[in-house]
Amino acid sequence: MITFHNPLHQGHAPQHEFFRGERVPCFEKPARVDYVEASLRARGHALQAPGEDSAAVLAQVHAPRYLDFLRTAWRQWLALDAANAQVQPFPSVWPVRTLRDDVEPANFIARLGLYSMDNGTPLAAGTWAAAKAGADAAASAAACVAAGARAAFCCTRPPGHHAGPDFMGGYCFLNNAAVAAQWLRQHGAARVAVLDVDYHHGNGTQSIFYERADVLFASIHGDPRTEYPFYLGHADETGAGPGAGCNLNLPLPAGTGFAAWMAALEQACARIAAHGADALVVSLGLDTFEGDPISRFRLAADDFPRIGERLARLGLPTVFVLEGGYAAAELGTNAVNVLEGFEQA
Ligand code: OKP
Ligand code: ZN
Repeated sequence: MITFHNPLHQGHAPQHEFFRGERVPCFEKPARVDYVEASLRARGHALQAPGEDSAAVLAQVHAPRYLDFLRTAWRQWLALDAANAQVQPFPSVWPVRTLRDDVEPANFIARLGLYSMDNGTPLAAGTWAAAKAGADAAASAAACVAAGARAAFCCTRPPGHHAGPDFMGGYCFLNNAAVAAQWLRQHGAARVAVLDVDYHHGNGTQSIFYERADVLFASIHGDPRTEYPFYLGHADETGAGPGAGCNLNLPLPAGTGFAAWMAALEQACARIAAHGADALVVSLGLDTFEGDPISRFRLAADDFPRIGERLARLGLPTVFVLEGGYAAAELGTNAVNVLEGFEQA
């Protein structure tokens, strides 16, 4: 599989996050992608550096003031106090419902809350550079497929699918899958489908394309009544305005195993075929794995090639974008199993 890696991902290495009220080491850590790169190389897949600049497409999927904030956030944080170099900023207040989000507060933590959906997405010194290089890798994989490749893989972290038009969240900053989809739209694909198979609903991707008919968003995920991101991902979210009917959510209960998961994939594939998509973007989360420490589906390592095979049968030029998967040592095997299942179909 043609693979683009993120040469700057290790610069995004926050120390801790909050979990059940305690500070714990981050689940979303550099080792995740190191394991995927090792599995790719061990199984004969070469890695390439991204050659495309995602800047123009980023400006189409994210708000300018959000991109400006993210690009300068660490500098702003250090400007408050040089000692902040050793401190992770966390938001502590958010403009929910009746509060105003149109005026940027002068207070940094208040601004961080304005641009965040949770307190689980720590910023670090290299976050912008890592996220931007990841978006460049997504653009590069899309460019490769737009130029005629059957498929390409964007092997990156931090993930992207929770990042919305103007907010970060769920370990995500820039929406790599949305960048790939928008890139494909601008380079020959009239209709694109994004299929999100991460355990968590891709709220950011859904929101970016919710009112568009040219990009279908379909997602199989843990029911948001009990699973993150909690406030989006229900089955009755079907798109709005021109995008009415172009959003498909297939929430499944915690504990779901491979047979029921595959039945949902069958439904998603039927919808993608009906959309008449010219290209497919797969938000490839591997946290559906039974060994995942923060997720509750029951897929086994041997199930992942079958997902790849089924996706290949759609017959579409396909961009795979890495999302979640927190059983780090098994992540490489599981990710490459999907990619090789696709190639061998
Ligand atoms: C990102 B992706 C508690 C851990 C849960 C949110 C999970 C984000 C998952 N602090 N935090 O979809 O794999
Ligand atoms: Zn996830």
